Amino acid sequence: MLQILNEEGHVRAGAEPALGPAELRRMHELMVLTRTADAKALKLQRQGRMGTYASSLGHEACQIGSAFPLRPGDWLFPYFRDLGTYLARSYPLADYYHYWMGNEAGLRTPDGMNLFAFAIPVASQIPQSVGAALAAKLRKKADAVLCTFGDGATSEGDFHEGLNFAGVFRTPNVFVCYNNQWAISTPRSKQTASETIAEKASAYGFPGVQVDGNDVLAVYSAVREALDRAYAGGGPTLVEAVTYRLGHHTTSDDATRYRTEEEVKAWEPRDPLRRFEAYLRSKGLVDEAAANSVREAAAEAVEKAVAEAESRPPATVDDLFAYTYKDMPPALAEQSAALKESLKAEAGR
Ligand SMILES: Cc1ncc(C[n+]2csc(CCOP(=O)(O)OP(=O)(O)O)c2C)c(N)n1
Ligand SMILES: [Mg+2]
Repeated sequence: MLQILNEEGHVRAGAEPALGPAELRRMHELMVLTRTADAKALKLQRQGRMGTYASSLGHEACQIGSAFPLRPGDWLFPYFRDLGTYLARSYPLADYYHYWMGNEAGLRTPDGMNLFAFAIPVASQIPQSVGAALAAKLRKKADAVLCTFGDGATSEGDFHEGLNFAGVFRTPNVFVCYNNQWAISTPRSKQTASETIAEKASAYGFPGVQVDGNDVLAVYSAVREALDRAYAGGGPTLVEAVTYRLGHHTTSDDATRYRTEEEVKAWEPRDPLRRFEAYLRSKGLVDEAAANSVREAAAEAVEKAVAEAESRPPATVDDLFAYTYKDMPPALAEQSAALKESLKAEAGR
């Protein structure tokens, strides 16, 4: 398993990626913003101001390490646990919140941002990302496609079909599996009999690498190398980022029913944010005052995003139907008309 920073944040000699002070500080800001925005979302849900929410707590290194090395032309196919990935691509936090507040408009990606709306159906984004990568290849564009998913996704047919196709057609895909040890209540031990998830890549004829998913530099380095291979026509890579889901699956889940407190406690010292901060301090890039102002700026940005998301008008009935197809098929138009009729009748009663 590739590790660059150990649990104390000490760097392995000679293993540091080529990142300058400004880039390292930016990574830190993104990790802090992700942690802060995530904690706020959980509070909003408890206050009835947000719907069911999937927390990214503990996944900050996976998310920022994966998205940080992307170029603007690259595509991203994320899943529902990808807050930091979105933020690293400069997606507006107010939009992200707006979606989880129950309005699909929040996932309508701004024009020019090569980002697919995140997938809720587990693994469905994988074959889609392979299609996008094949399109880039056919158009002779040197763009790569990053696709993220959980350990549970690796048991879906879509995973095997997607990776098989990517291997055969040598598409410029980078697959990153956030192996957080759980798929709701299914533990990693029951997910697959393979020793690692990374080794599954060899069955499809391309490289797989396992990295410490709580070490942002390790994730960054592995994804950077995989992207460079993709740009150069070298085909796909599977990166397994070993991490842990510190929170419940979603706000609708109670993880105490299927896992022990000791297990969760054992992962807490491996916190990706604390580890990266220790590294930045040892390099003299962040001190207490700087860390405080990063946290304050994040808290401010989060409050602003909440206010913006909450000030938007609620979704209309038309919004429910308007955005799946470019031209609405007749059956959908009929359903839309019928729903509006029945709402009118209800209102008149
Ligand atoms: C096709 C499909 N089957 C089942 C579900 C219900 N479901 C939602 S999340 C999830 C587990 C996902 O686990 P994993 O891929 O490890 O991602 P994680 O939630 O751990 O980040 C399941 C089974 C779904 N959304 N889609
Ligand atoms: Mg999982």
